[in-house]
Amino acid sequence: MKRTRYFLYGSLLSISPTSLLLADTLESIQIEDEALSNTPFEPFFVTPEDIPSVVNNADFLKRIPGANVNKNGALTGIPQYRGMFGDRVNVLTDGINVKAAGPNAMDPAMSSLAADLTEVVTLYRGIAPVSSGVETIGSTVKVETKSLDFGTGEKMKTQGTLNAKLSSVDKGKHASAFVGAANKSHKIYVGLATEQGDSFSFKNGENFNTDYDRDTIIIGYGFQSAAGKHQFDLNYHHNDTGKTGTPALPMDIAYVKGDVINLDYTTQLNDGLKMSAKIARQDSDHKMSNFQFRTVTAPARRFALTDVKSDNYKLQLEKQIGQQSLTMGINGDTAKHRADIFNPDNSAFKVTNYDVERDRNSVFAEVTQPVTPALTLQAGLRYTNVKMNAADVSTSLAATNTLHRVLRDRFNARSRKKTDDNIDLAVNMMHTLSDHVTLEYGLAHKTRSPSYQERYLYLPLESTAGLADGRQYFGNIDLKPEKATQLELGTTITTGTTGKKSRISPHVFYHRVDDYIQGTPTTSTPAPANTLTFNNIEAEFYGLDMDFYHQLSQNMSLDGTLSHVRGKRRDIADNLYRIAPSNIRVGLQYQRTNWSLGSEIIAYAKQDKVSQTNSEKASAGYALLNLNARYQANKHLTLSFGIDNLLDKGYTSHLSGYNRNNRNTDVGFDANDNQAFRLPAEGRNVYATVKVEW
Ligand SMILES: [Cu+2]
Repeated sequence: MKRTRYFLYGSLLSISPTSLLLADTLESIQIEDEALSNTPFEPFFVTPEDIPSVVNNADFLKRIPGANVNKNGALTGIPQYRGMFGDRVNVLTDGINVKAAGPNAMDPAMSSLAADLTEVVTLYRGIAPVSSGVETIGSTVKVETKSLDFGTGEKMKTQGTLNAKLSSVDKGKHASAFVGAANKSHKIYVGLATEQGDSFSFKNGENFNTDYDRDTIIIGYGFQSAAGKHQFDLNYHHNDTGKTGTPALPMDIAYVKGDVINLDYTTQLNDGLKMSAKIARQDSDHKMSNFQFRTVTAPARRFALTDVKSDNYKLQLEKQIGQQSLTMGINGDTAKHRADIFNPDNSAFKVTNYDVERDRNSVFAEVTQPVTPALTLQAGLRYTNVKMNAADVSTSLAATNTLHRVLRDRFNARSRKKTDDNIDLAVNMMHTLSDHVTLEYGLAHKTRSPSYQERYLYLPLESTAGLADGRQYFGNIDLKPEKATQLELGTTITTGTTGKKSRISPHVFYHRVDDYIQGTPTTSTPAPANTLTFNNIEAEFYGLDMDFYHQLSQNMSLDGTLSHVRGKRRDIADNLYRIAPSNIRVGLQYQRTNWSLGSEIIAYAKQDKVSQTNSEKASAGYALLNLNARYQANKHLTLSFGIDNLLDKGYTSHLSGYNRNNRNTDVGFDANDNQAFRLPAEGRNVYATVKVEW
């Protein structure tokens, strides 16, 4: 498959296709035309190389209207879009729904790849088309690893990029290399990245432990036959994360080692008919412990070994007839998860956390066609079959502990096999009212089956895919799938003769979710106090988000995003848990041919619409000022420099959870209250990067 590369010289603040509009005024730019056109239904994208301050791919989501990240640790960023987070957001890495090996999502999909080896991060704003994936109730995020384009001649041409970065707030040291060679038939490339950092500092001290250590490798080979009739792509991606802190969770990462291998084949069957096929395999292992960065008495020391094995397939046909296109296909994946808990000082101690399987098979069809010259319709239908099962569990504590014995026996005595049949329907329309005004509206029915944690957590534990609310949960085998009705209304208004002077695109949305899955107070016995059980409840989300861009002069431009979402229960008077506060980002950018200066203000409102059920604490609002500069010395060397949080503002991000690390004394810790102290965010961070390319 051909990847579109976006070259945007000098824009540190580029956040959307709108930023590419600056292209006209610059020389050293090549942009594929389609990136500039206001193509209907195209996703919003962020190119990591334009934002060198970011370490984690998940943090790029903060640049996208309506999107954010639940941050449980240095590398642990769980995507949130319009109030829905975790498995509700379908994250695809090179088309694969990479699974977290850890049942507490210490290694969510977006944590497995260095930003330096990432080409682009995209998100479908509003209603994700059904063709974008299986289970897209909270939209689809796509992460593309770096690759190469095929060349034009016989001769192999080499290219490469070296990156180095230092950051002050965490004494971060990052280095990466990407080298490859391509001609018109073959391409081959290798990418390596290594990233280390200490616990980051904030206004009043150090946030212990937020150390991180990650190595990433990507290797790829591609072949295309004459005239591009057949194309093969093989790529391999390895993630080796070492000791890394997750202070919002009861344990920290000892390691995550993951391999994903991906084979794609595309062929042009005849004029306008394209077939693509994909198979992929993931194998990831993870170890976590509660004692490597924390003080724990010997009997309470624990570690867990977890792994996931997953196979993926996709077969898709695309027919293009004039302006009309029809896409249909089948796709799915299997996932086997195992997680066991141990005591390092007692080899007889062994508790099954999970031994489960979740398999998805899905079929879809989607049509995009002009209804009138001004109105384009995209409509898709998807059927998904989700099969889940859990093996018998065992716990060595059952011999002496009644709770363990009763819960184990109850779980093993009943059938755990579940099958869900889910229908997704999405209709999006783009209505061109004039050269400068389009309307976008959509209507969808989207579904999500319960996660394995939500169904099969038989002991009261905190392994809840990263909820980080400090609460113990029980799963619920009989959960029903979530069903959302989604409404979208947006407009894009542009000015200027080519529509490139300014742009604003507000969207409003309403999502009504039946059988939304949320913890409710446990009513079964035996159970420790304050346990929650996953249950189907009624919920709704609504809000407004937008991006904007305005070219003030030949060299000066303004851009940004605004996001507001409310998440409420409909069955009782309560708010939903961990909803991003309203926020705005405004950037001002000054660009010359070979250098640029930028500043941005990021402001978050307080969040006091919190979940009583989760005993969630409110958080205060804050505003930050960031500065950045970039200088392209010549066509090989680019330097960038920046200061994030220039004023060294002390603040907590509502989405970063509470401190659970008892050695994190600068933040504060209370053994009797898991939500006593919200985790602070980074203080002033000075960073510099050097990029060499040839
Ligand atoms: Cu873990």
